[in-house]
Parts: sequence; structure tokens; C-alpha cells
Amino acid sequence: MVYPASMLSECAMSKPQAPSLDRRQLITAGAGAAALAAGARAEARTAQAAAQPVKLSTPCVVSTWDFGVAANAAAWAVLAKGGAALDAVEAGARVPEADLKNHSVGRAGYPDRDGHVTLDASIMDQKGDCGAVAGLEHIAHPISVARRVMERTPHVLLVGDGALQFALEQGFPREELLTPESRKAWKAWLKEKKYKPVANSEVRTYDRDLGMPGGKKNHDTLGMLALDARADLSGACTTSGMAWKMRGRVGDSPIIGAGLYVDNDVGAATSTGVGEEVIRNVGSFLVVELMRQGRSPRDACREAVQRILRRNVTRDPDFQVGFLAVNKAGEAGAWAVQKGFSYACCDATSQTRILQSESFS
Ligand code: SD4
Repeated sequence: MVYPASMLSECAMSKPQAPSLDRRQLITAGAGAAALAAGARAEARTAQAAAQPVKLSTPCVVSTWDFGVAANAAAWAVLAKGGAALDAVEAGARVPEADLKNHSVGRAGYPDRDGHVTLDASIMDQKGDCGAVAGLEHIAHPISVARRVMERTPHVLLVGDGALQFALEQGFPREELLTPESRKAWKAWLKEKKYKPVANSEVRTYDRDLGMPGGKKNHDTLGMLALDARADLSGACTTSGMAWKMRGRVGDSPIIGAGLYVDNDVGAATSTGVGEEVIRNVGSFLVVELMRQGRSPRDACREAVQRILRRNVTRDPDFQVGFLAVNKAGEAGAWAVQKGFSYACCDATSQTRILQSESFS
């Protein structure tokens, strides 16, 4: 992946503190014209999108990827009746978890390199309470187990066998999550045993006739953020993680502050893509803190992606990370490392809107 020179120099120049002027402000102020000369094409796209902020009415719900539309529908059924954001995000996250065509969330998720399907999920409410599970096997709905961790234990995160034991004690059914189709894919992978996350690759595993990233059938980790009629925020994140990962590997999705963060005073954020990159930068917490400093959701996501790129400890030069955020006013925004990241928006006006995230390439 080659990033636009303008973006890289901007990364290098960025001040870690202080809400620096963003591109639009620089343009408005008439300053930095020389700096803007390079990479004009990418910036034109940025400016155009920035001129059209995504403003949703309250209540509303947003989700990562096109398949977030189906998840949003379940969340909307809760929100439209005046239900709580927390109930909405749990209901929404359960949709892809149950979808057998979805190989990166819940049941039928692709396994690790040893053939174990291990699920990660987190949930966070308007009080700042949260729960999560990591490396959970044999339970199709990790998001609901995460909620039980939040509500029925003194802990935030349960992992592996302990998480499974807790889930079984709570009455969740034990089942085989590795479907024949996922097993076949794993067996095919074993021939080469090459671990290389490909940007938006999960998109191509959804259905054999699937189409491109951003297309109708694309999907990935589900990150969902809801604002209910009382203006309370909650979020959920659920995934089977990176396909063919090492046994025991945990990504960003169950790590509060990385894959998900909610601050009811400010807003909420979630992420998708290569979790290692997000964890190193505590990405979702960073997005929320940037919104606290006055950034729009879109600009906060953009800065968080820049932060990841600026660190330059990336193991894979062709990785994808996308952030999605919403603030207390119902403004939504996203940014990704590279194109292909979409998100689904739902409010009283439209329940099926899909938007393409801006990106640096
Ligand atoms: C992870 N962020 O486990 C998740 C997986 C994901 O595209 O989003 N894949 O790192």
C-alpha cells in the first residue's frame, strides 16, 4: 500500500496534543496552501464529503459494513419502541452472530489455524459499565455472554475456558460452531498455512457470488453504536477475529477502549480491521477523546487512523482498519486506512442507508 505523500507528511507534522487545525480549517483560513498542493485529489474527496456531515435524528443506530443494515433493523425494532440503546445493540449484534453465511462473526466464523472457532465480543452502556469475552468457544452469541459478564460478575473480561464455563453456567447452549463450509475453507488454508490478513478479505468469504468490498453482501466484524430516545449511548462489538490466527490470539474487539468505547457525555466509537493496529493505539478511546476535544466523529476517526499510520510499526503494509463514531447529537462519521469500508445508518428517516467511509487511499 502506498499512502499519498500529503497524508504521510501530515502524519509527520501532527502534534500529539492540542486539537490541531484540520484540512478544512486550513483551507478556510487561507493558510497552508503550499502544504495542500500535494495530494490534491485525495483532499478534494475529503472536502466534498466533509461538506455533507451525516446527521441522524434521535434515536439512531450505526453499524460497520453493509451487513450492518440487517443488524440495525433488529436494533431499530428496540429503539423505535422507546427501548434502551443497550438492548438495541445486543439485539443487533446477535443478527450476524446467527448468520451462517457470515464467516467473521459468531456461528460459522472461520477458525484459528488449529481449527478452533474462538469468538470475541464486548458491550458498553451509558453508565460506562462494560463486559467482554475473548477466545470464547462453542457459544454462538458472545455478545450476550459479554452482557452477562457486565451485569452478573464483578469483572469486565472473561477469556477462554473460564468464559465458556461462565456461559454454560448462565444457561447458554453449547454447540459446534465450525460448520462444514468453514471446515472446508480451513482445510484449504492448511495446504499453504500462510497467515496474511488481506484488507477486506472477510468480505470475499461471505457468499461465493459476493462482489466487492462495499458491495451489497460485504461484511466483517460488527461494531454497533446506538443512541436511544433518552439520548443514552451504548455500543457492541462482536467477531470471530482474524481467520487462521494463532491459538489464543485476541484482537481489538473485546478490548474496551480498542474495539469499542462509549462515553455518554461525548459519543461512542468502534473499529474493524486488523486488531493489533487498533490495540496499539487504543483506537476507539482515542476517537472518543478527540470528539471530547471538539472534533466531529469523521475528523476524530480520521485522526485515529493517522495515529496508527504515523506509528509505523505495522507488520503488514497492506492492512485495513476502519473506525466508526457517533456523538451525542446524532452526528456519525467514519474513516479507514484504505477504501472498501462501509457503514450502515438507521434513524426514523431511513433504516437502510449505507455510506462509504472516506479513507487515505
Ligand atoms: C480482530 N478487528 O480480531 C477484528 C477482526 C476484524 O476484519 O475486524 N476483521 O482484529
